[in-house]
Amino acid sequence: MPARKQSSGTVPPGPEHTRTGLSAETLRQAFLDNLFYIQGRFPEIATDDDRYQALSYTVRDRLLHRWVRTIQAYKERDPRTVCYLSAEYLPGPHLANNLLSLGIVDATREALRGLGLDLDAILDHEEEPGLGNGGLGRLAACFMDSLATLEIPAIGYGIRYEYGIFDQKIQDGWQVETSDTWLHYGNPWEVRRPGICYDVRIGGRTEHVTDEHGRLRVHWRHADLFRGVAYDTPVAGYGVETVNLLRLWRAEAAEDFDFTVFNQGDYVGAVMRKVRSETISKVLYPNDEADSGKRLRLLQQYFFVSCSLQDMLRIFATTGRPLAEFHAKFAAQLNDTHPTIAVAELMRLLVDEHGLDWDEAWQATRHTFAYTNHTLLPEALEKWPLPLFADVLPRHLEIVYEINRRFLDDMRLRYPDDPARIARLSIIDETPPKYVRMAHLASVGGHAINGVAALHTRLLGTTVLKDFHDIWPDKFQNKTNGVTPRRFLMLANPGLADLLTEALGDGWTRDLERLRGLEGLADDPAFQDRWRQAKLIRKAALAERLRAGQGNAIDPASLFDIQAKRIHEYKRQHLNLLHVVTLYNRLKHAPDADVPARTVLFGGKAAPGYAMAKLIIKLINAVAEVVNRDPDMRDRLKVVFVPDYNVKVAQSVYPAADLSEQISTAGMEASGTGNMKFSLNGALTIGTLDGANVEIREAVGPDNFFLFGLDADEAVRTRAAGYRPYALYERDPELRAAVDLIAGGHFAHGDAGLFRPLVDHLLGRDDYLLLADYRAYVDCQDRVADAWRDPARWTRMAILNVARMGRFSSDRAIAEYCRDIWNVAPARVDG
Ligand code: RUG
Repeated sequence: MPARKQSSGTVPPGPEHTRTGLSAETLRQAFLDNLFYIQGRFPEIATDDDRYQALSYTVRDRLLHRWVRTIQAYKERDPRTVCYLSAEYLPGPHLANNLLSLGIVDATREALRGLGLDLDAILDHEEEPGLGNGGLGRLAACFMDSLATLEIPAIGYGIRYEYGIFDQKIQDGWQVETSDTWLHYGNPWEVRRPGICYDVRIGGRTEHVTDEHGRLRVHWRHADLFRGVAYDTPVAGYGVETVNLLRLWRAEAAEDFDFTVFNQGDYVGAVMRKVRSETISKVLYPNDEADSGKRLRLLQQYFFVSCSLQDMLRIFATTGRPLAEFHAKFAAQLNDTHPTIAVAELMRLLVDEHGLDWDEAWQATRHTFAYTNHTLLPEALEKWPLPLFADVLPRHLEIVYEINRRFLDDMRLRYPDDPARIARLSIIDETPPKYVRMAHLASVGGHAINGVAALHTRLLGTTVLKDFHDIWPDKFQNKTNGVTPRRFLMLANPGLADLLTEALGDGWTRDLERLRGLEGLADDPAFQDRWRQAKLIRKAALAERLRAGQGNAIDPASLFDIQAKRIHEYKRQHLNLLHVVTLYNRLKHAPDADVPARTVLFGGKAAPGYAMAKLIIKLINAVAEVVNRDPDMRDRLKVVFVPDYNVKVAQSVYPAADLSEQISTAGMEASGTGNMKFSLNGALTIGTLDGANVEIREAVGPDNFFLFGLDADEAVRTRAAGYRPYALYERDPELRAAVDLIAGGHFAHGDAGLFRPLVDHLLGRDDYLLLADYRAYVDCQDRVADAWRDPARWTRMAILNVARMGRFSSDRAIAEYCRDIWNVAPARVDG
């Protein structure tokens, strides 16, 4: 790790600098002080949590110092600022990452050792903020890391959910959800800002009046009022002084207590308003859910967007610039359609509240926003039923209508004889009860639209947003996702990180392209040995974790074949299972077959209301139960489900993988980022030509990637040609044997009904083309086994994978957003 110089600047007085010093001795002293003065404990009686809190406050003090200086620098220089609007963030545990950013991992370890304490045990105690569902929220967190590291002025805006993504337990093989109480012990990383709060109105009706200057004014007579209070979390750049801001909003009642109601004797009613208000930021919505609770979700989106825009306007007011220049100060990114109501809200704020005329306001709005699309799945493209929208946001509906009217008038000039196209382009879907199409609002209301991988962007422009691509081809851009090498290599895999630094110097940590220097070492036997050693250590660590947690005994020498991501039919965990059952059948029929030992690991959560995904989890565990205790397997096949997959667990999973399963139906996974994290940690990929797999394969070279299956165009053609999965089942004996074993109840204690819905779907419709890809997948897995038998060949491929992953750093992705969409430049904060 590079040595870090102690910060100068606005250091508070005092010889010890207990709040800023970075030496082991000052850290030790500060830790003890915090244990005493914040936790009210002395070392002998301190609990794990006391120690975690005391250390976190010690680190936070050091961050605050840089944080304040960053704000000062931004205030002085007034740079264009990125505002990342995202309903989800999955930052992962903060403590270790902040130690890394400050360059004080070793000093802290030493300080604690002096007190007889183990840093890793303290780190393990942290409860991570699960404020996201998966890839989209984690991408937002990687982007925040890269923005700070690249010294870009940025604010991440979102929601401070009191309950994040549910905790997953496995009972009798089934997923059971329990609530995530991440705030139970308090959150040392956030600073509540009671002074930064905004009123958010909803419901009611509008009145259109003419003022004394003859101008038409709109008054929104709202029905309800909430307040959003800011909670700030510092986001430190790595190896720089910049500390940016993640500002999350908590909903509170505008007044704590309704005294009118109270005085009438209705004590419960008096607090109801408070309870109702706080509901807005109470819980994160699990994705892949049906329409339940739509109203609350719309409220959540509007709530955080309104607070964020009001906050941006407050900051803007301090610059003294005219409001029509708002877009010169801020570049706001809409992370999916979730924050898209921002387009109408900014128009409302500028026109209704600040008196700009429509054209000026529209000019500012359009130049402020840009939209990232993360999915082509129709069920995930948000559209709000018009009656609901009108009820919650009556003024915004008028604004959306006006935006749409002007837009469609232009389009009619362009396409005078094409009413069908006009209907397709409209922001309003006229199918009863009518809907507001949020992706259309985002496309019209922003100056750029981007997909998250090259294939995804192409498909976006040729399918879901084709009509928009026809009118504004230049608005479309690709920005392939990336991941932060700090968390997902330096923190997750310190052994490999040290080996890389020894071989290449430490420049790769901020310039991942430098990993290319490894290419020359790919065939070096001594380097290969060390590479395998580093991998084995992480595999043994994961094995130990699983043994201690669930009593699973797995062999670190076996091939670790891992699929870890949300459970979804399009991600095809059940295709992986069909392969597992095929291997099982082969070993049953030829118990002496020479197959390399394989441990197939799964991890991931299913949306609570997604029955098929939950059945897939049950099937994984059911197969595991049978396979793992069958003596014929002789430890050559093991199946393990890793429960409660989250960022912390992910950090122990990626480094342990030999094989990364990226097997979604081509055309369905927008990008994927797990695929990048596995490969960056030296796993080889078995995958389809889907999402960013396409670019990963191009980068690492086709010889270093196990490709199988239909591509996106072939998948479309297969469906169009009248796909009949049953015919494939009949034709392929191994496939039939695998399906029959599942259907017959072999993995369900003889209950042939349990997995029937899954089997029926595969044989009847098979929307995700598992059977079409089965043979190619199984044959490809045979090629994987062959490669694994040759350690020198496998290790060479793994080294080349890592060497060529530089492009998939989130630093590269953010640099592209800065250059092509946001037009922002770094603003260095001096030490
Ligand atoms: O499913 C996509 C992933 O393919 C992608 O890598 C990730 C980040 O871009 O976003 C995921 N996603 C899409 N999460 N939610 C959605 C739809 O709202």
